[in-house]
Amino acid sequence: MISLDLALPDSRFLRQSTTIDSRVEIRAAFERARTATDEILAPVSETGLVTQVSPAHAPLVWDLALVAHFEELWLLRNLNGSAAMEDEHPGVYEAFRARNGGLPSLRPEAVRAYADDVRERALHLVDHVDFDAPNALLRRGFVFGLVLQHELQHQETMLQTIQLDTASEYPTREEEPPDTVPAGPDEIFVEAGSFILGATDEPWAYDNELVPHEVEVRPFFIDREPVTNAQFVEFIARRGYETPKHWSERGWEWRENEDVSAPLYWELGDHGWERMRFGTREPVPLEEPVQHVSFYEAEAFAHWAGKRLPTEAEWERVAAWDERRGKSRFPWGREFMGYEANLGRNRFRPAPVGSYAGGESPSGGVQLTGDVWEWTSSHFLPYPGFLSFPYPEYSEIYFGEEYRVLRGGSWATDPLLARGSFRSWELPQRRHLFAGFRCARDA
Ligand code: AVJ
Repeated sequence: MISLDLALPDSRFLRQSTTIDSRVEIRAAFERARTATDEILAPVSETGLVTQVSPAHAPLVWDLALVAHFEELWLLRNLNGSAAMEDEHPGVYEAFRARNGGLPSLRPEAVRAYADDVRERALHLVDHVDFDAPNALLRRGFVFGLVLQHELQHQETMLQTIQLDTASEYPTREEEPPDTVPAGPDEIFVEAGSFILGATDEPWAYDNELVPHEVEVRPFFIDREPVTNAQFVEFIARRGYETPKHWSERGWEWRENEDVSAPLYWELGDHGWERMRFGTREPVPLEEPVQHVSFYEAEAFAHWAGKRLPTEAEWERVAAWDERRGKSRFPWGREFMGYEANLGRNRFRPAPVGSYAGGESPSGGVQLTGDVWEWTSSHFLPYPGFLSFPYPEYSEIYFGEEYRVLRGGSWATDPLLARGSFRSWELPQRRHLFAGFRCARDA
């Protein structure tokens, strides 16, 4: 047998289009998504599916119920005008939103049957709907993209929930280490200038990515790579968690109340820091981007390092703007072939910093897409000209000073969601995300 010493792109991603506008492609994307959902849930026991591991996280069976409900609501009811289906979960979504005092229990078997039933009808619609009908939901297949992206986002939520259950072992996929980028400077310099913030040619962009608009950024430095576990261990050793001056007022209050002294899932073992990852204890790999830190911890680290967090505009400028070509979806260009970034559960953890030569941005940024979501200093606010579409509960109700924006996607994020204009958001104290950060500073 001949062994080829080549890092071949993961076949799951080959010819996987990241914009999809034909029936065949929509169908394929729906099928790929459901296969992934099933794959994620397959190793979980029936009891595991219905157990609530943490108060802020619904049992896994709820993710599936919500995915199916959302699909029924947008494709079958709102698009096709069908009546609500007769199932045993009327009001599932409403109960989830209200969530006062626990959630009603759902039977996995019944939820699976409901999800399958909805999917069958949805695929029928994909084959027969008139895409040219005068309906804003159908423009460039938008509503199918909406439903698909919802399921893909819940896949990451499910993995967060599975990771939260540290007492249960969950099988992970381990790949050979990816290729590496030649060494470079710690920081990259970005000149003053204007660029286009927001989605420009993304048929399935969410309302919060619109309207694309020109913004001016001052010159700044940004870390070439995400902050590593090694650097974070140093922050801990230098008493970063005990030094109030590095923390914002609210951050310090949170640190005190919660008595936080290391990233979530970390414990000090006999031979140094260890972490729980999908139910297995292992030494903290020093060269990996740190994950499971809150916005407050990221902010404190940056202050300790004499830096700050980047704004989301700075992040997008580095990750999705090319002085010569203009807007680009990914740091390396428009398509993801499987070898440019750590996305889509290719590995079940971040890759060591300095990985993925093919993923470098024109300005020299590394691992901007994938590995870990990156906290930014920006509040989740609407762009100028924002119009809620197609419903205010996706973005609009979260706008304000409460939430911070995260960018770039993680190892668990589907490539379809990892476009450079995609905005995620979370409360500053939350640590269950596969999130880390990189620092920036004024030039
Ligand atoms: C974009 C990740 C913040 O999970 O709250 C899923 C996505 N919205 N179902 C969230 C979402 C409704 C959303 N985030």
